[in-house]
Amino acid sequence: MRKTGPISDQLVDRVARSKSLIVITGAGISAESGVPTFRGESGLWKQYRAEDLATPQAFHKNPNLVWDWYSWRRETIARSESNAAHLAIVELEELASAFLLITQNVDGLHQRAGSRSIVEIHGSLWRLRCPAEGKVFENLEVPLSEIPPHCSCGAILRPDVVWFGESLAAENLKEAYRALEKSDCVMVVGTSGVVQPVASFPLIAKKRGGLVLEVNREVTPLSPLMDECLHGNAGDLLPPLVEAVREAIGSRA
Ligand code: BJW
Repeated sequence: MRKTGPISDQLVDRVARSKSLIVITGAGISAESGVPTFRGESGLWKQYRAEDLATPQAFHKNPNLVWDWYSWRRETIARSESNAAHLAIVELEELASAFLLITQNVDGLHQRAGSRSIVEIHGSLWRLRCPAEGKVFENLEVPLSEIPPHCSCGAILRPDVVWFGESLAAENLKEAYRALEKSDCVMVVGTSGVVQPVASFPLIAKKRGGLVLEVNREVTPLSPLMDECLHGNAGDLLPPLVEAVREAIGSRA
């Protein structure tokens, strides 16, 4: 692992020369927008048990409790705005030859910032799904008019997110793996790197000789596997990194 330090010219050059760039994000990228993360001192899992709220069993047992929690999160996110890190990733997408953003976040803040090539690998809080019919609806209502919300077929709708023990959508996994198998640079931003299968995604590119870079406030289980780690807030680190990449590309043109 390379140590934290100022953003080196060598790092900027590798990112600028990438032919296929992937950014993987987690809850940390939205922290500076005021959206709580899951783990850590002020994380959601300090206050709530994942087993009570983010599993199919929890929803089956108490859909009202699960929906109260999701409704509160929707309200928090609706009041939030994308931050400098989300915007830097939009700029990176514009600069890159080929680009994919794989986000574990369900908050929609990347789209609000302007990201276009994006896989929401854990789903979205802004879509509801009928467990009986499989239909998926966009729903931006804040607050929800009905808790729990119902489908016209009578079933209780669920958030269209991926809970623990559930499989990730096959088409999302396919798109992610297709990009990872040809990527020469993966940037991992604001994730604790403990939730599978996403935690193992950077290793796919690394095994093929790609550059793997982590941006995080803390050291994570992924840090020792990285070529380079930038420690600090994504909102402070990403804008200068992307600006340097823009300059490096400009100077070669
Ligand atoms: C900053 C910052 C700033 C803060 N700037 N940085 C193989 C081995 C072991 C277990 C498994 C395995 N395969 C599957 C499992 C089981 C399970 C799993 O991984 N469990 C582990 C916890 C042990 N995985 C699953 O069940 C997945 N399904 C699956 O694999 O299906 C097949 C299968 C099933 C069962 C067995 C085997 C195979 C599904 C996972 C679904 C995760 N769902 C959630 C909820 C989504 C909906 C919702 O939001 O309500 O997804 S849980 C939660 O964790 C959420 C997140 O997307 C995910 C990851 O969290 P993330 O984003 O990393 O956030 P944090 O809070 O953990 O970290 C924030 C980071 O930011 C920290 O590092 C901070 O330092 C940093 N930070 N501020 C930069 N300003």
